[in-house]
Amino acid sequence: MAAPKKIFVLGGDGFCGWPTSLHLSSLGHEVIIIDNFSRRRIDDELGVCSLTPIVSMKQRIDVWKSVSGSVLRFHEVDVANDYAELTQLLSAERPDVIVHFAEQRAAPYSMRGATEKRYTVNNNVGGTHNVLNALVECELDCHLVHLGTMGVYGYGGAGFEIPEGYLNVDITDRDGGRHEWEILYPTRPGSVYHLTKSIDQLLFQFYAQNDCLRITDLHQGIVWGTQTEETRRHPDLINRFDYDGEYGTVLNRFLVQAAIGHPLTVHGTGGQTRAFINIQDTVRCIALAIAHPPQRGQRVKILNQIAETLRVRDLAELVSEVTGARIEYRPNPRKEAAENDLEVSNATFRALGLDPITLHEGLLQETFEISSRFADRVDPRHIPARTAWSREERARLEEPDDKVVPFARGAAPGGAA
Ligand code: USQ
Repeated sequence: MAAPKKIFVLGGDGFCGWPTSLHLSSLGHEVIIIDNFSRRRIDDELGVCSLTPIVSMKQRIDVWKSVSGSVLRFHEVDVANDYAELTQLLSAERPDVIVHFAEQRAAPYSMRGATEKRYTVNNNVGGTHNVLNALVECELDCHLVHLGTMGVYGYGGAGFEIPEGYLNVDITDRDGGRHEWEILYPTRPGSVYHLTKSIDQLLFQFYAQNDCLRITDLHQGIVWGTQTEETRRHPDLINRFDYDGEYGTVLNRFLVQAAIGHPLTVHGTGGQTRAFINIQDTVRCIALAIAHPPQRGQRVKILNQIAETLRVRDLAELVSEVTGARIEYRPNPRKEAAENDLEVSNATFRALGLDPITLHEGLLQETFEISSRFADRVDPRHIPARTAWSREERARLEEPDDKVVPFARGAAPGGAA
């Protein structure tokens, strides 16, 4: 391994942040977790809890020390609001790397209402700007690795393979002269949450240009699975697992639904194609990104962090085959293309040696096994997705059930299956 680094993990108590902290620690890095426990607080606010029982940060850290011998340090700081504490910590510790997960990450939560929309924008954009500004103020040449999202590209169906963050365009001026430009791939966010990650991109572009900050932005797909090599080492190290209509991501939701005998809730025709990655590969990618930083003065390094692309209805079919669950096509609460194609380059991570886990490998079974083991912790009232993107979708959701056409397994609306 390359020389160990001192790494801040912002948002290190969350679904991606916790297993990443453990993985980086297991690689010999000195890891300092910064978190404000907002994810646990939002669980309380929504009256829901992680499918897997997660213990306190103190206990997590104590258990990690007992199984690995490595020390994780922790500071409770809200990066969006505690700017003075953030700069103080940065000046005192002078980390080599900051991994930034400290953002509100659920699209449905970000669309619930005015309070959640404003919170998501203020927290995510304010937090990211605080981190960038603090790096400049503390004169730190630290590599910032940010977890972005595939959703910044939009899901309109580009018609070509989506490149890694940048697009070469050829503009013809009024005299017929040709100008070649490299621009940030135009964003088409589909929720307030995705909008904040799009704004983050501009913040990064500006600070890389103006202050020569070294920044990597990882455009990650939908994560599935819950355990990693490190979280498997002790029951108290288990990662969180969201299944509810706000925070649960589609495949993990389907597996929990199958485990409790609930039909698989496919939105619309299920023709939405999305990019997926297993949580084990998330942590590997972060380590690879840390090992390959951009140089000072270089543009922001943007990498697509995905393993494969799949259609939601094909996912449902797969889960149905493995578990016997019934599929139910429900009115889509989101404003999104009913059907889209998606081709994405993940050339950089592949070239760095990533051989990603795909859905057809055994881990689907492991995730289903965890869903079944903790099935009695599921509150079925939290399964339906209730947040509508706009009035139109809300009206559709509120239609009485007898107006919702039931579709048998495999027969998607419009015969799209
Ligand atoms: N969907 C269903 N049924 C469900 C839940 C979702 O059909 O019960 C559909 C949605 O309508 C959508 C797709 O599945 O078309 C994906 O939904 P999701 O909730 O799994 O993912 P999303 O809201 O896009 O957000 C998640 C993470 C976010 C991350 C993003 C990556 O919460 O943090 O950035 O995945 S991506 O989608 O590639 O932008």
